[in-house]
This record gives sequence, structure tokens and C-alpha cells, in this order.
Amino acid sequence: MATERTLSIIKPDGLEKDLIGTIIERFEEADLQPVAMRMTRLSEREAEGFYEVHKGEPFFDELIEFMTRGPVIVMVLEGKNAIERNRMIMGATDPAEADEGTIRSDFANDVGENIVHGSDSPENAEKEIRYFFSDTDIYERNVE
Ligand code: ABT
Ligand code: MG
Repeated sequence: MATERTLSIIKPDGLEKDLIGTIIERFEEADLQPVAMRMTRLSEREAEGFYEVHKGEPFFDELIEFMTRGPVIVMVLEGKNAIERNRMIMGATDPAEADEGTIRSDFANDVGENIVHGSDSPENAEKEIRYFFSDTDIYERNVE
């Protein structure tokens, strides 16, 4: 299993529910280490750019409204097989279909407000990490 990096976002509903610590704890327990982290509030333009692939979908406007309604935490998580393992820890997009014990099953209300984002492929992980972080924002962990 290769060591990978993936982009994680704790969405506005995660912050509204005071879940920052709980969610990061789940990642750390799974050896997905934050190597970059920032709180930010997405502008409409940033949110639209981030979710460009969903442009034209019936849920797009609502998605942008949701993602911009409050601050988010953007993070780079690093670990073995990080992209897929992060998606497993998050659970299915629709919390009603998410496995028990996943973040979305435990905390999300519905498919439109589902607490966390995680990159879904190596290509998207790279693109999404670059959308928010430059190389100098990303740190080596476990160094003396
Ligand atoms: P993200 O991690 O936010 O990308 O979610 P995920 O990859 O699990 O799911 P996708 B399909 O990428 O959904 C992106 C956002 O759009 C919302 N959505 C999606 C809806 O509201 N209705 C739908 O029918 C679908 C397919 C869910 C995701 N965002 N939120 N919050
Ligand atoms: Mg997605």
C-alpha cells in the first residue's frame, strides 16, 4: 500500500455541530495524519470552482449555498492508502446508506449536508490539494 495524500474538508455543518475535534480524532486513530490544515470560508467562486464537475446538476445551487454558509476546515491527510481509507471512514455520500460507525452515518443529516468531503481518486486528490495548498503549506510529520 502506497503512502498517499488526500484532501479532506470538514463542511459548514461539521463546524456548526462542534465536530472538528471528533472528526480529526477519527482520522488520527486511523493513522491518517494531517500534514496541512486551515480554517477558511469559501467564496461563491471558490465553491463553484471546487465543485465544477457538478455544475448543471439540480442540486448545484443548494450545494454552493451550503458550502459557503459558514467556515470550513480544509486539510491534507497523509497515510497508507489515504484516499480510499478516508472515503471508508467518511461513509457513503448519502448518510442513510453509510455504514454504521462512519462519520456520515454518525453525524450527517442528509445527502446535501454530509459533514465531510474527501477526494475520490489520486488525480482529484492532487488537483484538490493544489486548489487550497501550496507546497510550503504542507509539512513533514515525524521529523526530529
Ligand atoms: P463530496 O465529498 O462533497 O464530494 O461528496 P461525495 O464525493 O461523497 O459525493 P458527490 B457525488 O461528489 O457529491 C458532491 C456533493 O453534492 C451533494 N449531492 C450529491 C446532493 O446534494 N445530491 C445528490 O443527489 C448528489 C449525488 C453531496 C455532496 N455535498 N455535500 N454536502
Ligand atoms: Mg465528491
